[in-house]
Amino acid sequence: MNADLHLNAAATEINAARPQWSRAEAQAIYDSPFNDLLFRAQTVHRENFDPNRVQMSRLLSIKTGGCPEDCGYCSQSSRHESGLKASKLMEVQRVLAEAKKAKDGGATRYCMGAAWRSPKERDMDAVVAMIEGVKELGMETCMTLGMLDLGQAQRLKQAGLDYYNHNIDTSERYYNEIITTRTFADRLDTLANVRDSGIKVCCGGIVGMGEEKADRVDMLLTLANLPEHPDSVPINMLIPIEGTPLGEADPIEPIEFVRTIALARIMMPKSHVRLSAGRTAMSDEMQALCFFAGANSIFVGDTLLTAENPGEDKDTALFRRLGIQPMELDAG
Ligand code: SAM
Ligand code: DTB
Ligand code: SF4
Repeated sequence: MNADLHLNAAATEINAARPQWSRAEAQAIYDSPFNDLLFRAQTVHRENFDPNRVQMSRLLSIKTGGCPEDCGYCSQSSRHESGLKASKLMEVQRVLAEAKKAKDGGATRYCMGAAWRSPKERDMDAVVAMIEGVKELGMETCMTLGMLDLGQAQRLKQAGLDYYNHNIDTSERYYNEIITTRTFADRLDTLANVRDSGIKVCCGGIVGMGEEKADRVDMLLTLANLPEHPDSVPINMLIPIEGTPLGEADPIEPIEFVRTIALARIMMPKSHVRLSAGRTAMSDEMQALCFFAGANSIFVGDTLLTAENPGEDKDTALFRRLGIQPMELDAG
């Protein structure tokens, strides 16, 4: 059997073991009465997770700004006038010092992001040293470096990388309204390389970019119908950045956002659904609804990559009020 056939056969086997969702079914769930939707999502959540535990990841931008890609939402694209100052790849020792602080603050996973289209060969040794150093601290490692070929993915796996974040961002239909310097298929290719190298996949998207309801449903359908569900599914609410094409986008209606989380939970029951960017613009009540709808992971700390996040004090207070505990490392 050639490699492609072998992979297809493996995918068919995996898919046979779990429900395949049609667009009509997914749309009907998304549109169901809100109480029915939330009840179903919370039921699925409880069948698969402790409902009062949330996984905590910490982000660090190891290479900021100056990115050649034109993603319409991003502060780091060199094509937009966001006013962000570009910087070089951070020194390994500085990354490790930041990771240690994050660990002391309770994060179990350290996610390092670079504003690259894809990593260059000359950067790989430093990236590998960062993975090895963070692993030695006893944290899980995640990286998001743009597109990877299979050789690069295998090298990161060998260094001990646990997760790779690579988002599809929106539906296939809406994709080139947002990004023109790469295709939706490019994204799927990198995801296949990550999966085939044995690194766990973290893949989600952004809502609130002027997309339609059907685009949100289609984005989640693509994720739910991948050969394997991503281990983590970050759902970002657009942080509008001045100077980017989406800087003036109308905010998404909060109930629509919660519906998106609930559909992700129902279609990908065992994935960690991350309530990702945009929490500074959410009330405590909205975040509580998102956790009820099945979100069970967040980014902690007062910055994401370049934008603001609620910070430790606010999150500690919120978790206390909601009776939420951090998720243990093994389960995360
Ligand atoms: N350059 C790499 C890439 O694009 O894959 C990694 C870094 S990129 C900043 C990681 C993800 O952050 C994007 O795929 C997008 O989903 C999310 N993101 C970036 N800017 C955002 C914003 N303003 N609001 C919400 N999410 C954002
Ligand atoms: C993801 O889905 N969201 C994170 C992480 N993966 C890399 C990034 C959010 C970025 C928010 C905008 C910023 O900080 O520049
Ligand atoms: Fe570059 Fe990633 Fe920002 Fe796109 S999202 S401009 S690839 S840093």
